[in-house]
Amino acid sequence: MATTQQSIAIQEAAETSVERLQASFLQHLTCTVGRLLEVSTDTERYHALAHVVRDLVMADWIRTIQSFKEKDVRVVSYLSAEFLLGPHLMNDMLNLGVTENCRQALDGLGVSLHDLAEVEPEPGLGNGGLGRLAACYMDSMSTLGVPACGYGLRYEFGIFRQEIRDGWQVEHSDKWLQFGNPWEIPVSDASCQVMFGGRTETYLDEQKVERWRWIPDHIIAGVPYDTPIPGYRNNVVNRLRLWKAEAVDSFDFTVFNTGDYMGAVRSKIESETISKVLYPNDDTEAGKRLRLQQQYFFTSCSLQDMLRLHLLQRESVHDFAEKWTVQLNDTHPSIGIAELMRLLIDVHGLDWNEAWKITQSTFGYTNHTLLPEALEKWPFHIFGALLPRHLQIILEINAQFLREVAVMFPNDKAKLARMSIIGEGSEKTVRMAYLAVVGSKAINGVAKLHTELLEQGTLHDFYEAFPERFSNKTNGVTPRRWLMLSNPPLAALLDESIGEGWHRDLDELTKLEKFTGDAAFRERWTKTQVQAKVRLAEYIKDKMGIALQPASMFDAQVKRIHEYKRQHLNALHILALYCQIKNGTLKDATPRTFLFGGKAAPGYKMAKLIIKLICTVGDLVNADPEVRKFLHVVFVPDYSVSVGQRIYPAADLSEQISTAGKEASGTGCMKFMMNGAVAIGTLDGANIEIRDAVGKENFFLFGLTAPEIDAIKQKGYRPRDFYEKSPLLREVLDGLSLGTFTKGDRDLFKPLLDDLFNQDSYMVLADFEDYTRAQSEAGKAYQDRQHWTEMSILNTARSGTFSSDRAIREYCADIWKVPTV
Ligand code: F58
Repeated sequence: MATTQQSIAIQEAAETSVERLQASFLQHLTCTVGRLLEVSTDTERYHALAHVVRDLVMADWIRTIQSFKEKDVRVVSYLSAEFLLGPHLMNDMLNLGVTENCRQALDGLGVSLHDLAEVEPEPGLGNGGLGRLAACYMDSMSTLGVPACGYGLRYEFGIFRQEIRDGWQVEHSDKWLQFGNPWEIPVSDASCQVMFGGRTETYLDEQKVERWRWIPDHIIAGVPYDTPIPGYRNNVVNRLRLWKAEAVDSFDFTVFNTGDYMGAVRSKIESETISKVLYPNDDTEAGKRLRLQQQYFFTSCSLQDMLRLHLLQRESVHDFAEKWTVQLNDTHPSIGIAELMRLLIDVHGLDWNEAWKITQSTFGYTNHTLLPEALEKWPFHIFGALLPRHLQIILEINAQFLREVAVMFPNDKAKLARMSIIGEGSEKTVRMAYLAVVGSKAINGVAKLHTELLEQGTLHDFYEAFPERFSNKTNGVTPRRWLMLSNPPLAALLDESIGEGWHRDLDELTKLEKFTGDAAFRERWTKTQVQAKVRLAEYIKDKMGIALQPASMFDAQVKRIHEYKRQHLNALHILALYCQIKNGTLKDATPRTFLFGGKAAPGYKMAKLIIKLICTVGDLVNADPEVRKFLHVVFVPDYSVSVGQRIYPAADLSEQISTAGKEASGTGCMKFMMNGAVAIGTLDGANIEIRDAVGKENFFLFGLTAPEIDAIKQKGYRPRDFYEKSPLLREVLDGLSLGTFTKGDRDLFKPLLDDLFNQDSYMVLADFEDYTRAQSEAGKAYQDRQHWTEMSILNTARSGTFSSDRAIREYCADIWKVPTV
């Protein structure tokens, strides 16, 4: 319980009148930043304002901790190597409900809130969908009053900053901490130590029981940095705890005294490397030692932290699983299964069976990919050298597990080999997805199709053995950031027409349906869309010096660049339009602005070549006076959460064109939908559920289905046949290979073309004709403004189920067994 005096302090800190906010701003500018208002920069003012907001959050935070403690609640621990939060300032103000008062407080001082928000560096601690999902889920857990703690890594450098130079991606390091981070609080008191390397040995404990101990060859300290995550206007604040790696001794004086100055700081440098930089990989990951170190480091810190907190309130660790439920966001933290076993057995003295029971009732595992190359496998030589004790534990888990399988499916040796956590091959590997499956109470995919494909394909043997552990949890996104914050004019229109209930219950958007027939409403709808387009156009003008035409149809594809996401299919279609305009076969073309954004993994050559292709197509069409009346292509560099917040509201058409069966879910599609964009897409990932929700008449469907692709591949797919059959495709591909579109350069796109002609694993050529058909229908539909606006309204109206609140409710009910408000 807080003392009376502190209760008063907390109450005062939570005060949000304009006068109080203004005083607090000036106080922070004076005492925290140390600057006079007149000479302060926007960055300094931003820091002062961030502290004002942080003070408000802190007051709620303290009260939340107090209340959760009193109720002795069960805590959800969300383990993720990535949290792609996006800027804090405006989001926290929105959730606290203080945006207007802050704006007024600053206005009174002649300071523009907008200018301050613009200088906030974005914490890019994630690659894409997986990291952003974790951030949306944190928002929803706080909003639903779910006691939760996010655990991850505090990367000093987040995802690289992307520059486009001559159409090629150039990477720069992301120094997001350069000017300090006002949203985090270091908690050195809660530091822990993580061991690496060395060997294991047995010994006899006091009861003369034989036990194992691990003698590491080095130890690294983990220092937690906490970021408060406020819920939407409910005074609940949860914690995101990110670990920074530090040397246990930052400076070796004995080495220093011998005159080896570099040697003296070497261990500090080596230790800190672990949380230095986010791996900018996507699903073409190769085994990397440092990555395993990162994974183990944050997972071990987090589990140690949970056990420590547990023992502050409870007598023993026996009831750990009643108090904690730990969700693994993909396999990256799945080493936690072996780590919890180690901590329970070696440190807390439990026997194997009890430890296993606790472990298995603690974890849930969410899978985010079907791509076989993305399922993490660690070669024994790396794994055993770094984590010798864990290798022993995993071998024992596997041995016991395979014995169970042998009982369930007698005489099926092949099945045992298929299900083994240990992969055989030229070198043995630890298959992390299998470890995650075997060690978890619940396993889920992230969209209906994805879960089905997991159950029927990738994890079929496991599904057969224990089907009750599998379920689907279709992804969702937070409407606070992706609608209220990204699209204030639309949010205001919604409030006015259907009330504010949708802020917390997105299903209330269905109330919009009755307005589709209302011409005045449609006009207002269109107006908000034009406003968003103008806002984006201003941004692009400012950043790139390019003028967009808001009257054209904005056709957007923003996401990581990957062959399976098929940005090149989109680019080929633009070339097809170009050819048709040039040869006069396209009558009555709908003017379109094609917007692209996304990063390619630095080592993924083909993805980088796809960026070059998009930019080359852009140069071609944008420079041609005859064509540019109809087509404009823009690659927006350095795609990020904040760029997304500008693009989603401005889009008319949302490109969701991955090869069927490849995109686990996709979440950008949901952000577009909420903002009223109509999708063109395949039957893949969440598209299927989006189409079901919005109605097939409001979705431009094309392409082969996952089973059709399987069938074609079984028979032997020959991409060249599709080239030969389609004159338009021939014209486009010939133009590229003969240098017609590339100022005579025939080699530029050769690797891409060779792949398309000979391999085409992602069925670009097979889907091309149907894609151009669907595109042409979309273009025509856009000309019927009334009908298009009706479709747009229905997309928003029927997007309720794609709220992360719905997703989190499902996790709470089915997996975590935690109540929501
Ligand atoms: C994404 N995965 C899926 N991985 O591709 C997407 O379909 C899904 O909607 C989303 O997860 C959320 O469920 C994804 O973003 C990564 O970025 C990994 C980062 C670490 C290396 C391997 C890829």
